[in-house]
Amino acid sequence: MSEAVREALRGQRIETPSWAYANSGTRFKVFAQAGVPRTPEEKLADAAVVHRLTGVAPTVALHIPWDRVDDYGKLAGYARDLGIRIGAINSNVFQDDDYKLGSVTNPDPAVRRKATDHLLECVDVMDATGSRDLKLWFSDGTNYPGQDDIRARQDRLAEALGEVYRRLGPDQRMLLEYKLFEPAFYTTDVPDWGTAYAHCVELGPKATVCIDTGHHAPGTNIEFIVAFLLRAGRLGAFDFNSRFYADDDLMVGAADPFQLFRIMHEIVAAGALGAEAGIAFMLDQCHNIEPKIPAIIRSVLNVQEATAKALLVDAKALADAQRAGDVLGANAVLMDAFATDVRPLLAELRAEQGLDPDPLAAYRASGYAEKIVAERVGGEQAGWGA
Ligand code: PSV
Ligand code: MN
Repeated sequence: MSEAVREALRGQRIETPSWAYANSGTRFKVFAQAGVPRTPEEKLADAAVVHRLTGVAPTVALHIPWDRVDDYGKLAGYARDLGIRIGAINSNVFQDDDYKLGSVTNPDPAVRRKATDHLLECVDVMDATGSRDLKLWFSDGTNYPGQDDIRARQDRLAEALGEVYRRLGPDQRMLLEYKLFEPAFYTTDVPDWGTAYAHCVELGPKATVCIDTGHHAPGTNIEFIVAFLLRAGRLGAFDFNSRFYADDDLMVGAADPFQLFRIMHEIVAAGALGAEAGIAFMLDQCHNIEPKIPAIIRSVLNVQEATAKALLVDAKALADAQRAGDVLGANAVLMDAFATDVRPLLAELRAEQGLDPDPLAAYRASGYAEKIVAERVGGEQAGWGA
């Protein structure tokens, strides 16, 4: 195993989402679990446990207003004391009644103002927490043909994005996330990577695309999108999760580990794994029926395993086979790497860093799950909209 592979794995970073520690689920039912956090501070405490056990998850994404606090500087300090940092700030312009017909694309200018002001407030939160990334996802769209003017909605979107973009500090970025459908079922205002990319290009270099792996039509070749955006310098982040049907938000790598490997292969091949490439590898998941902290640890391990396999691809053999037009040979190079059991390697690297080689077993043995069930009694559990 080359030292470069080991070094790349040691340096990998994965961001976990605050909301995945809280109660979340489907639009039909959210099943509450004992011991889930009641406050942003308790979410950070859980995230710190994931980082302590895996060694690769030092940042936590916040979602405003789900993580609203009076003093964001203090929250960032609390995170630092736990050995972690605040990652992306996610805006939320999809849960107020005012947004029934859209947020920044709403036909009513007063609603558009309210939505844009919220996005600007999120930049204030970034200033206070030292966060680099503003992640924007808009549920905006229409349900019926004729409901609104499709082109005018794009103009409204561009205007709001422009205002927020101009507010960003020199070291801050905008991540624009797209999603095929839901909650809008006829048109969605940012439905695909092409739309997100076009808006980013119009905005400027600090605007990049966030690929949520659950936000595509079935059969979409996500690694092609990854390759295209990498080449264009506009891939800013991933929201990793996996799906069997639509935006299922299941654990990344659970539904299709091969797809995750193919995505990570494009990242590795482009030299975009390291922090200097500026790509945020985030999780965006809902753990509706499984215990949350171990599910997040499992997800982190799944990303590490896909990455390790991608790093094992013999780049020279692949390039030689490609140049020679050796279709089967080139495919075999990829499949050999995918078929490698990388778990012993990752366990060894963890042991070298003083971590338990098996973070899930270490979590079970830690007693943390029992401790939070015993301690987090009373108060209101955090969840979607809490
Ligand atoms: C939307 O489906 C999304 O993927 C966005 O990232 C949201 O902010 C997130 O889910 C939270 O549920
Ligand atoms: Mn997402």
